[in-house]
Amino acid sequence: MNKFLLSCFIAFGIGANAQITVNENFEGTLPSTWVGSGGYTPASYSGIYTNAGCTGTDNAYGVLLFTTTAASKTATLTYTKPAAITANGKQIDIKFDYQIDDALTNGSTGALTGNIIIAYSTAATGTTFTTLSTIPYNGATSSCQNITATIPEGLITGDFRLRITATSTSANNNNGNYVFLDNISIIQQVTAVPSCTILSSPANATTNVPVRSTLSWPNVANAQAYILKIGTAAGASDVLSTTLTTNSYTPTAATAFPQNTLLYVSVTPTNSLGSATGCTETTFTTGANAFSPYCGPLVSTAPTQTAPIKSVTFNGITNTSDNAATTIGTFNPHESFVNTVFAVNNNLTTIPFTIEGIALANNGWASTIYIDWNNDGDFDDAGESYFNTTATMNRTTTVSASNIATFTGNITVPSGVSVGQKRMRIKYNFCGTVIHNALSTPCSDVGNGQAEDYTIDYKQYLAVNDINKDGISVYPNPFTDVLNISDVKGVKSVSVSDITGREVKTLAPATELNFSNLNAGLYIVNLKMEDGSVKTFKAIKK
Ligand SMILES: [Ca+2]
Ligand SMILES: [Ca+2]
Ligand SMILES: [Ca+2]
Ligand SMILES: [Ca+2]
Repeated sequence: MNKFLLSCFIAFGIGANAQITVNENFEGTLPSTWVGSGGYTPASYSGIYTNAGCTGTDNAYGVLLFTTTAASKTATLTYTKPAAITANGKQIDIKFDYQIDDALTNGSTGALTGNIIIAYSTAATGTTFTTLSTIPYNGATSSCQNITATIPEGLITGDFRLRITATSTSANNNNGNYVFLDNISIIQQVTAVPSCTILSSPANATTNVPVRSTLSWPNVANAQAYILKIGTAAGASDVLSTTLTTNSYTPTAATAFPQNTLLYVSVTPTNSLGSATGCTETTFTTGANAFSPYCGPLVSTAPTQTAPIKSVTFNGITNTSDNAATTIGTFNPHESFVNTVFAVNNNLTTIPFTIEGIALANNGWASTIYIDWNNDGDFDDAGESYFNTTATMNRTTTVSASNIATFTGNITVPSGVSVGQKRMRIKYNFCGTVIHNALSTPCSDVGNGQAEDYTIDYKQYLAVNDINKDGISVYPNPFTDVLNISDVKGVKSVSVSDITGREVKTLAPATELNFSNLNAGLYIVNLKMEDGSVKTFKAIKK
């Protein structure tokens, strides 16, 4: 289990409201409305865990239950209703996911048994709770289990706390288990259709808005969710149409707003009784995105603990960056070096590379490479990802005395790649024995690492003798129908052979030679000179 805890800026939960509406998926630090306690000490064994959630590679609240003492085998997570939220007395529906993991991978020596207990209190403090439900568990769960419970109407009219208790009743004290909680919702039923709200940030008509800016708006009474629509024309939703249980939205690298675009935004509060009508649209205009059309810019989930890439050497060409860095700190998490061009001839089937990054000892570090070989604006096609799975990862725990981790290797060029410029993305990050989410996809944000984008110029290979020493050349190469000769002075005749040496065409000298009747392929062009010599060129017809 990855113990590298990440910080995050995203706030969850709906604020001032006429009913309790909580949706918590633990994709950040633990909100102040939630307090965990108990479990195995030290306290670092309870809190937000990465890669432990119930919906893919997300986060969960987790706790380790372990050792002989009863206190170490019981833990609670308690939600306390803020004073700004007014309970309306209606029924409360509770839902959450849980997962049990074997902490010591020794499940064969004793069962993981215990209970998950849901209870509520109508007091803001104290120890008086009413138990709603006790759910026993027995053994690790292979997937997340869903729990629902209901507090009937008429009970929650003032203060409110919800407590989830996890206990371990395993008789085998050598056995420890993790209990993970995720996707907790506490939804009080509503009394009326909500009224409108409006985007408050960015303010109406703001320009040069970064493409991954957070949009936010005031909560309104009775809202249980908000329908957010973003379009490139008034009333349109061609950029985004989604329903959110939060009063903010932040795009990911893959869903960044289009750059340099005027956008129209509406936010419509909704609940189980209906939606607000006629909510006012606002606008903002985005700034440039150095990574467009590719996903990005990537941000860091640990911006003050970034380990930068110091150099990338690709096919023998080196780009150095963050050269003064000697340890982790605050660095640009995603650097654009798309004007740095690594030339690669297309006769190469493997390309050598070296990546150096700042690292801390006693941790694992890994790097990945993504290349858009088919030039379609993404890195998700076959053969475009390198080292981005646990089975294939390029990982090291070796850190030099100057805090540098070094990765070397070769990447294989997929077959059928056409010549031309290609985008390349290098990612580098802290990495345990399982590939880190920051590295497993080209668009995932980094955490304790950095990404750099480059351009590869994948060039037609020309042998040295294809450019004659006295300066005569044939171009373009490859050609479509017409091949040009740079200088025909002194040329007596032109003949063309295929790669078997068979002559397929003879022509009079001319600066433009029309080969439209030849099939695609490699040809040898022989210029017979008036002095009796022969100059030979290879040319490829497309
Ligand atoms: Ca989660
Ligand atoms: Ca760098
Ligand atoms: Ca692609
Ligand atoms: Ca694609």
